[in-house]
Amino acid sequence: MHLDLQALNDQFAIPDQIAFVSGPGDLVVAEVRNRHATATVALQGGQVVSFQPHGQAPVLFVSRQAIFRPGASIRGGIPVCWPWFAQHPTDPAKPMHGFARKAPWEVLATAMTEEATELRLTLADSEETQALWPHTFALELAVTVGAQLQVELIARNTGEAPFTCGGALHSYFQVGDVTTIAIHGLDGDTYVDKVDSGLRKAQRGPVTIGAETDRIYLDTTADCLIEDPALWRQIRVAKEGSRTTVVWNPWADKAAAIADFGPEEYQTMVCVETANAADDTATVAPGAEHRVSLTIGVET
Ligand code: TA6
Repeated sequence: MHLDLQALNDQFAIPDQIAFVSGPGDLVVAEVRNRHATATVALQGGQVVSFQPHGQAPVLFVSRQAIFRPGASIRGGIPVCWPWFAQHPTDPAKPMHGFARKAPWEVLATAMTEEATELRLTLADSEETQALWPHTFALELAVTVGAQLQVELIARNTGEAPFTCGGALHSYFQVGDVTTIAIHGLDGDTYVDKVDSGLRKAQRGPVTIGAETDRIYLDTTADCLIEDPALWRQIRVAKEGSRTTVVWNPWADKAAAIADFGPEEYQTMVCVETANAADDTATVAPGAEHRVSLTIGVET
């Protein structure tokens, strides 16, 4: 076992709950198994890669063509997009969705309760991040694995001046057949339609997917419920600290153009993202923090 793995397990492993192993691409991942579920979290990007309540099909989608290497975001799971969502507001040459999802996070703590296993990861500013975003910060990700999955991102301003940040917990969900799902909770909301020149439109009824879909739903704090008849289940996505929800499916042409995405995989996934997108950004004073969190549960 790598020295750092041995050191990690010596300090943070909890027998029969959480251990650190070398995963695909030799990336260090935390493996969680408890009475309710299994989950894996890559230290690379602070990325939840899998969550599976016992007796259920996997809840999160990961592409079979996902790239597992330092500096790359993994196609699937819950990428941590921060400190901006999608393109940088003024400089399109900067990485899509910010830098946090490509950075190496560190383990801060592990804990267990009767009902759950908790993993806390941290990411601090560096020369690389400063070159992209001239602020000092301390990010913390709290992943709590129980009958439900809870993920909370805490962004602390450790500098002397306020900063404004956006982003998303960019969740990829596994579905049985994307053409038969219905996403409830956004009825009546206004959305920015990114596949129709950014036009603002009103959502009528549940969201269904029958083509490339890339929408930022505005001013919504509601739970989303992904009704998936093919897998005989519903996935509930509740959130705090976010007023925008993004729904994305690349469909066939876009999927074929994405290197780390299988050409047919769009048929069994959908992103419902807990976002701080569009004008839903947070201005954080020195010493203050912004928290955004999601809770994912399966209902049958
Ligand atoms: O959240 C939707 C989106 O912004 C889409 O426009 C698409 O770009 C997707 O994110 C994936 O982005 P990525 O940089 O991970 O390929």
